Amino acid sequence: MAAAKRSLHFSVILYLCLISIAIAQDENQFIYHGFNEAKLRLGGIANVLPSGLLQLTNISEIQTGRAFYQFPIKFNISSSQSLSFSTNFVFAVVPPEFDLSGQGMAFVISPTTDFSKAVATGYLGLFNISNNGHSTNHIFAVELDTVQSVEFEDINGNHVGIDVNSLTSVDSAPAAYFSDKEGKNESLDLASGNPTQIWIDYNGVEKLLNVTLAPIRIPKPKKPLLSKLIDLSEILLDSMYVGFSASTGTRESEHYILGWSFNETGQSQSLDISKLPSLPPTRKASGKTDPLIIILPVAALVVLIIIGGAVYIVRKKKYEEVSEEWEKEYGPHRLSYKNLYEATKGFKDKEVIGQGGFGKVYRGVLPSSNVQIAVKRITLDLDQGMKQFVAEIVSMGRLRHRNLVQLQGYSRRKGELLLVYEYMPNGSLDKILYSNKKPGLNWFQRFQILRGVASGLLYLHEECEQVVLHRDIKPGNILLDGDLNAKLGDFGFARLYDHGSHPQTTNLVGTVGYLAPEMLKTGKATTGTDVYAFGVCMLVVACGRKPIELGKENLVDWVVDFWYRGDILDASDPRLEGIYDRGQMSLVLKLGLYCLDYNPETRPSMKQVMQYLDGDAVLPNVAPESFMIAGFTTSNEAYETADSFQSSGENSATHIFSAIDSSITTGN
Ligand SMILES: *[C@@H]1O[C@H](CO)[C@@H](O)[C@H](O)[C@H]1NC(C)=O
Ligand SMILES: *[C@@H]1O[C@H](CO)[C@@H](O)[C@H](O)[C@H]1NC(C)=O
Ligand SMILES: *[C@@H]1O[C@H](CO)[C@@H](O)[C@H](O)[C@H]1NC(C)=O
Ligand SMILES: CC(=O)N[C@H]1CO[C@H](CO)[C@@H](O)[C@@H]1O
Repeated sequence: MAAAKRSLHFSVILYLCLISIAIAQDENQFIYHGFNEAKLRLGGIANVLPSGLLQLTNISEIQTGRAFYQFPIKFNISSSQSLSFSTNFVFAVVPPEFDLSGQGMAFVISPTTDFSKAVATGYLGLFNISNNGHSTNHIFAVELDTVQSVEFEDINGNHVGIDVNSLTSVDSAPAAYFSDKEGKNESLDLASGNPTQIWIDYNGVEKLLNVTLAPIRIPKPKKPLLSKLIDLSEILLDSMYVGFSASTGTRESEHYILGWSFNETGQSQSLDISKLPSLPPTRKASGKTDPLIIILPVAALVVLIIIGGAVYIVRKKKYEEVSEEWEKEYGPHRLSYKNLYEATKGFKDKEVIGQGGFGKVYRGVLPSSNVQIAVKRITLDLDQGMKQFVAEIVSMGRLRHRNLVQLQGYSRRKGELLLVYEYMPNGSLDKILYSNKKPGLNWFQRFQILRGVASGLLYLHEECEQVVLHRDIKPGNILLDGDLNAKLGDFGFARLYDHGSHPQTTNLVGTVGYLAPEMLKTGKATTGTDVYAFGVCMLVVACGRKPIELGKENLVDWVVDFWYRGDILDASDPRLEGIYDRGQMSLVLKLGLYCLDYNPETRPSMKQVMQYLDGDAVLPNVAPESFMIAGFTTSNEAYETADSFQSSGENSATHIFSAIDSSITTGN
């Protein structure tokens, strides 16, 4: 009995060996229906399932998976022969929920199979922030992307793209195939969970690359989806590996390859669909009717229980949160992830109202109360810093002031923190201030906004139990409610940078143009550095322009120049058309400059600023000259440093810090 079994095993193995010998006699040509016997180099979480399916990723968050043909392919770039290749494969992207797929996968030709430094999420396990876009990568890929990554200029969340050394595609198209029968394009959902076939053909004489897609039962369409003139001999090297890479982010999919055919010298062999392994059963349990009537109800019941169980698990996973003992004390602030998920319609891109250094801000409506909220979704996996950070942020929720954006609650899942704030219908000050849309802000509104911000900042500095520094005061963090009342957002938030792993960023917090000179030297934030940033805001609001603009004198010098040449009021925003209270305008401009004193000791406190704005104190009489000597104002170092960031104004903080962000996760 045992012997018979063994010999059966033996003959199966022999048979399989014979097949694989027959298949892989030529290293530059192979065909696999299932991958049990395939010669592959697997990386990341990639795995060949017992059925023969090549599973690149499962639904774990923020993972990569890769599989390459074991031997390098000789592309003979240097010989006179022209480089051509042809490949086709069948893939399937199975999301846990139909509207939540991520991130995507790619067919890759690469000089190496070592992608240990590459990042998941939008980077598809191929690149990281520092090598993305470098011609030294020698990487060619065709991406099947199911998430729109704004930073890579993706056209949508369901596209095919041709990538050369970078995730910003040289060409891309929404996933579709040309139906020869109908004579028109039919769109395809990459993440439908159904197997899809793709052909990638390159002819090195014409230098033409074709990418063609079709559902599995449809023969190769006559017209390719993408047809691109491209000289791959300039990109590829002589000896290259071919294979696949896939990644997941905070959204995740299972990525499968069912079969794969490759030929370096001619047309790749067609795959025989009937030989492909089948996908694991999905939640849509296929109801094969059983003729036995007695078994039927039982089977139905079992299926029902399985579906029920699966739905329960999927839902549980979908709404899974992380909660720890220490969070109990913040009890009432804690909101359920499910609630926020529903409030933001599943974090739909359409609901995004802002994007900061750490993640997106979504508009939402709480289903229970119909109250509008803004949800900041921060992706991080700093488990060490997370605890302290969450504690800090949440304790900020105790701070209450008319001119602070109120934190209403938070929620936490693995690698994700969600902060819920009151919704600000008029958005951030910079959007209204720098746009030419009518109606802009009149002087009365601008003055009230500055007064509001000053009042909020005074509260943080002097009226709370302990001094709270804002650290990143700028128009982008000043939010406006429906009545244009100003509210400071993101206070205390900048401390997150302290918990970041980037040494450079520990010191520099804030936004170039709003950074006090001593901040650049010591990296230390004080109430004085907040006052400095508020001073810049006063000038920005009065003049209606950014502190640093390309090809323009910096704002501070510009204001001082007007003053020196005669009338400081000439610096006022031309969009006001001269309609303003001259006393207030002059006060705002001069007080703004006063707050920019090079010496932090000499800057007014927020209490004094408030008194000046309310007319309860009179600004000391200074001549413009005093702002021009002895580095009183413009702190040229600040601008030189700014130049070294190669940035122009407001976005610079995001620019500096996006490095942390992307290297951790996102790209969603
Ligand atoms: C990015 O990847 C390259 C190539 O693998 C590696 O040399 C580099 O150190 C990586 N950079 C980061 C920031 O991980
Ligand atoms: C089909 O789609 C391709 C790629 O997007 C496009 O170039 C072509 O014009 C479309 N053809 C038709 C008939 O719409
Ligand atoms: C690419 O597609 C074009 C247009 O259908 C066709 O003329 C050409 O022969 C194709 N090239 C390859 C390499 O398949
Ligand atoms: C200047 C501006 O955009 N004002 C808007 C603020 O919000 C209210 C209510 O949503 C609008 O009516 C204003 O036009």
